[in-house]
Amino acid sequence: MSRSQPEPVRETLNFDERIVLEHWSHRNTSVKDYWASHSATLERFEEFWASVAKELEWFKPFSKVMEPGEYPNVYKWFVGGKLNMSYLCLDRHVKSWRKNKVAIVWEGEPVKDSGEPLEVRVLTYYDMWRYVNRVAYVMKEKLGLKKGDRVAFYMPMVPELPVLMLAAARIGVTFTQVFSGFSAEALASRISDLGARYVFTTDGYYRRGKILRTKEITDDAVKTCPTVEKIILIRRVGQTETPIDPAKHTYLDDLLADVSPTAYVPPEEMDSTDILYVIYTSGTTGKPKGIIHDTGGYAVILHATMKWVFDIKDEDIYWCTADIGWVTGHSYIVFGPLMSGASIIMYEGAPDYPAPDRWWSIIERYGVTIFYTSPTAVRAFMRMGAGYVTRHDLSTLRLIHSVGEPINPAAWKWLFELVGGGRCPVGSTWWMTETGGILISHTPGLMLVPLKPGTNGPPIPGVEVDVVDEDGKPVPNGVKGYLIVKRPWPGMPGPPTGMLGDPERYNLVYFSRFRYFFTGDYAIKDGDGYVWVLGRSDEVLKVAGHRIGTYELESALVSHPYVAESAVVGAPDDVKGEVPIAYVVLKSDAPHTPQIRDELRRWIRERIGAIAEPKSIFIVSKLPKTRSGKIMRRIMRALATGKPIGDVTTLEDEAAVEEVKIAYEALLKEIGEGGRS
Ligand code: 6R9
Repeated sequence: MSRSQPEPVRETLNFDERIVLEHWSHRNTSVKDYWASHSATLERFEEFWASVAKELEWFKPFSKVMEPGEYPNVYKWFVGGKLNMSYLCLDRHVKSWRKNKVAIVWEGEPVKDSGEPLEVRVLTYYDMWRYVNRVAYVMKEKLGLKKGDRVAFYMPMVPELPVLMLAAARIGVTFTQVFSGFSAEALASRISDLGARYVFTTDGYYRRGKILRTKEITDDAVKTCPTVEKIILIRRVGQTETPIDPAKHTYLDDLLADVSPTAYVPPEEMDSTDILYVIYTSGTTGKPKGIIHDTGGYAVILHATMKWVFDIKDEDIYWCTADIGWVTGHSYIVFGPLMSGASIIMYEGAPDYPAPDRWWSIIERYGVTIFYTSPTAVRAFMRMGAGYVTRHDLSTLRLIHSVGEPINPAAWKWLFELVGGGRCPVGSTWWMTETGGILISHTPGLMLVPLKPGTNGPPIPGVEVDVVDEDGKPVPNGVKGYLIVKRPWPGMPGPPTGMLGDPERYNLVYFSRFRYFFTGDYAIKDGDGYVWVLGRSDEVLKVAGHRIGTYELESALVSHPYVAESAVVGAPDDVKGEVPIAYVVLKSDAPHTPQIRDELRRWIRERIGAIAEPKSIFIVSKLPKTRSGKIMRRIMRALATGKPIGDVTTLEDEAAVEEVKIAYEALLKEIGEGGRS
């Protein structure tokens, strides 16, 4: 934990600026009243969560709200209850008037010169239910998948991705969805860790007018994955770069060809504590962690937050701009909104393709009412100018949230004023891959306390958080500390082990520092009890909202034959929040050519993916370390950002000061000679 001051939010935070939306008067609540009702939910904690859970349809009711699982700090939620996520997202609606309601409006990326969409697919709840049943039939009867089996999806943003997720959920097959921008190596490590029997991917997809080759990357990945029996291909671009090998590949289309249009596969009665999916996320070691999400607790946190945070109504057109490869897309594109019976928008491509107004044209085209996006996207659009936004009619919008990283007040105000026309509550929902759903946010669907530009707001009902110092003692208001979650919550990492196959690491990462769940974030609490998350306190970066571990990058770099040592730190970036900066010590026999940096960039893209590419790579002769060999990242961060290295006497190991100074001089000399890339 050697990072000092996280800096994604570099504007001054104003804890006292309060914005009250008059027309939200049916929900407007004073801070005092919010906390009074919040305390009541904690006082009758189990009763409260039971009442929320009972709003869902259970095949069999739960007998106990929560109990400890077999491993420390893993809890079983809604014990004894049976349910099925695919049933909750589809069958329940199909039995109601929502049967013919639009579930998904999907827009493909390619557009004609006129700017009109080439491809729009509209799927009603009934269409989705039919499609999911047929795919579940294929999975079960043709691929021989049964409850507890594991599959991996390496899918871009096409409607087949939610279909696959729901089909797996229907028959109790555990899936992992790997972000389609990850490399073959990153995909392979996830497939192997899960032990997937099949990988589902597309023949390719469109991004900024190009075709990206998911099939070929998957072919590469499975070379090192002996558990994979076959690659199932979903047609998207209608061509592959390399040939189809019938022993290795099958098109989903072909498997579906003789399946009855009315095929029905009964939803498996899943225990509340059964695994729904595993999602890999970055931590402070080189190896991504497979976080387990259960069925019942996860369904409950999504149900609750769709109502409280998004105020979801049947009339809404809901758009979350995330990629389903990240947890935000799992929870708030697929499972949460479909459980709510909402009509959702899904967009395949890049936000600025073919022009920077693509997103705003989508909002206008479909009359989006609820918009969930990221601070990085907002900051990127801010740079492009207001004209792209104002040329579209966004008056249908009624509620906006952001997620993924701290939102700086200027970006908040841009969303609030320019996009939301000053009408819409705008929030910054705090949560993590591990939390499954939103834990800290304004709740305009329940009670709305005054908004403040840049805050996350108070924790949602039934969730207790605090900001503490090194010793775990609450810090005074206005003082920076560590964000912890003080009680278990539905949606937390699920049984049996929290982290797949690694209960020790689960406990080490989240529960060894404090008695409570440690989020890894720095935060401040203001006088109203609102939380202001400042950024990560550990070696995890949020690059454009994407979570990347510096150790993942370092291990990728040192695996290059020329690299002896490397250290990666985050540096603030005006658009992406933060970006990785790499310091590299080359082996003595490595060629010291200017091309080496390009080579290392290519290497990172191939090992992890383009999102992890360092902004700058410094070639240095040694890294500043303490005598005990610990890399002094704070100093490296200062160097990377051209800031003074600060008071070195405050470093943990004062004996290292001289050494650091020497290393610093050496670095400056090197940088002076080698230059930045
Ligand atoms: C959902 C998601 C989790 C980390 C988290 C924190 C940062 C997420 C935030 C936020 C400030 C917000 N984070 N939302 N920071 N304000 N509204 O992003 O999950 O990828 O696991 O990242 O993201 O640092 O610890 P994940």
